Amino acid sequence: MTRIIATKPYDDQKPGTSGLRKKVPVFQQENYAENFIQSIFDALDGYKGKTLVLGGDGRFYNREVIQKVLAIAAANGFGKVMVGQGGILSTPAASNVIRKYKAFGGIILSASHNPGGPHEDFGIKYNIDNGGPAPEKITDAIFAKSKTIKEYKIADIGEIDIDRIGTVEAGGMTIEVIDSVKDYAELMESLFDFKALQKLFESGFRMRFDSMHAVTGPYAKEIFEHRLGAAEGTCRNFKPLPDFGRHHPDPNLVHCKHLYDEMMKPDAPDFGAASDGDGDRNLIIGKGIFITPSDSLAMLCANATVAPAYANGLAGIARSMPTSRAADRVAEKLGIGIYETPTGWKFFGNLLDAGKATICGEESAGTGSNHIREKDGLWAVLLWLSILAVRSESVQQVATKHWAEFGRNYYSRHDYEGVDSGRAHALMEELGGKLASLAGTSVRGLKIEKADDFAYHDPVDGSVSEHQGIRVHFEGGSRVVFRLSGTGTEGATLRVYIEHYEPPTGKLDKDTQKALADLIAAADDIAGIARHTGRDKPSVIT
Ligand code: G16
Repeated sequence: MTRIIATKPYDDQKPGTSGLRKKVPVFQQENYAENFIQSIFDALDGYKGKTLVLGGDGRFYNREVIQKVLAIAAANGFGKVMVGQGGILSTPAASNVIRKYKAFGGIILSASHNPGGPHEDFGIKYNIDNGGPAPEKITDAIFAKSKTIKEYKIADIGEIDIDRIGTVEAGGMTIEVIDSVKDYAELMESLFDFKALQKLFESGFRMRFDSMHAVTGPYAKEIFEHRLGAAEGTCRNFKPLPDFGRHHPDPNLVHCKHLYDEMMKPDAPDFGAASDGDGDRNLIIGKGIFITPSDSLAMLCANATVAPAYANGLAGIARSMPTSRAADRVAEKLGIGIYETPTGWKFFGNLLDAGKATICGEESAGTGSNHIREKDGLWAVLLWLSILAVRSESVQQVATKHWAEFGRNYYSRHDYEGVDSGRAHALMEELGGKLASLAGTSVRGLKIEKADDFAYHDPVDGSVSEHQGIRVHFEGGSRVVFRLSGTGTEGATLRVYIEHYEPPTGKLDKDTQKALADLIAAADDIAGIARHTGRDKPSVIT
């Protein structure tokens, strides 16, 4: 039986950079999740009788919302839902299932790298039929629906057993519980030369992969230890936990410091990597060397032809605007297109669909390719392993040679988290107001060449996205970018992205923070970070 439940709108269901992210108690308010799920369906057309893919990163409240989506999808007329066993699908795995089975779309329950637990974060996002995050016109429509919603439909289908693989009929809809890992592992096997990677591990190559008690545990175990024969113990923290063991499942140098420390020891393994809550981000650390996500993108692109999937070369590279321009130099050398998009993986979808870009990447630890329409942590690790296997070199050697050829983009991101939202917006407004007067002035001896507020003109559909971050360019190619995060759930997070280019003839082995010291000081002078935020240093430096 289907029931129609009267409800009242909430005014705060605007999807951010990647779906709706809020604290669990917010989602637990009466009809809060139900409203948003119904608003997603209300914003879509033509899904009756079609297939929806459903899964999440297993965080606290995942199972409850999986049941809600099933009941609401049945009442709204979906023909079938394919749900990951136990409600689990990593974000890249969900993207793959949507594409492989030609589903209408998918709902992914995740707050990505944000912490999980009864008082921590939860999230819901919708992906379209290409497997990628819904573009802005859909997320805007969902938000509009959420502000006027009066009722939602729900089917009385009881609690569905999502732990047993198989198919059941409920509420006039088919529910298929699928293996969360199998399709994804097969996809990886089709992209990379698994025999070459098996040989790498047979030769004694040692790796650590840290799943941070999040969704990639079962994927990593299957791929690295079972299919590639990496030694048992390669995978760490591989048991997914609803609260991620009370850690932030954010693979950066703060929250994954234990891996960094291990990789800096004299007897470190050859390769260290980690991924986040929903498996789309990656952290890459070689023995004795951390590779920034921006550099990783450039190095992956420069070497991608080692993998069978990219043997014929890349069509183009896309990066988000704040990502360093290391990849631009690779694109230039390869003679292929380089695209600069706003932050948010959703902006890559059109470029990938149109065949303009093959590999995309972001400074926020995301890299991926046209194999799916999400960033993909394990994919990045497999491509790195392929490079090391084919070149028979260490990460350090690959990086050193890369910088010697292309020069080095010293790069760092400084985050000021949990800043009062009014103060953070005041900073951005003040900065925006003085953009026109910055060009030609000097700060700390650095001459400002130009400053602007980044707007993106999508070359495929012509859509325009404005106010995507403020850029200050200095003479000589250095740059500072300011923007407010769209993924936080508490106050505002100011992100300051700092980049300095050192040509191949320059000094390529400096300490990053030291190499950027003047620019960091200039950023504060220009934007008044300390004055506005009341902070004398960032909360996270990556
Ligand atoms: C999401 C988006 C990414 C974005 C990142 C950071 O990643 O998918 O495209 O770069 O957030 O965004 P912001 O700087 O606005 O916080 P994830 O891994 O959280 O889904």
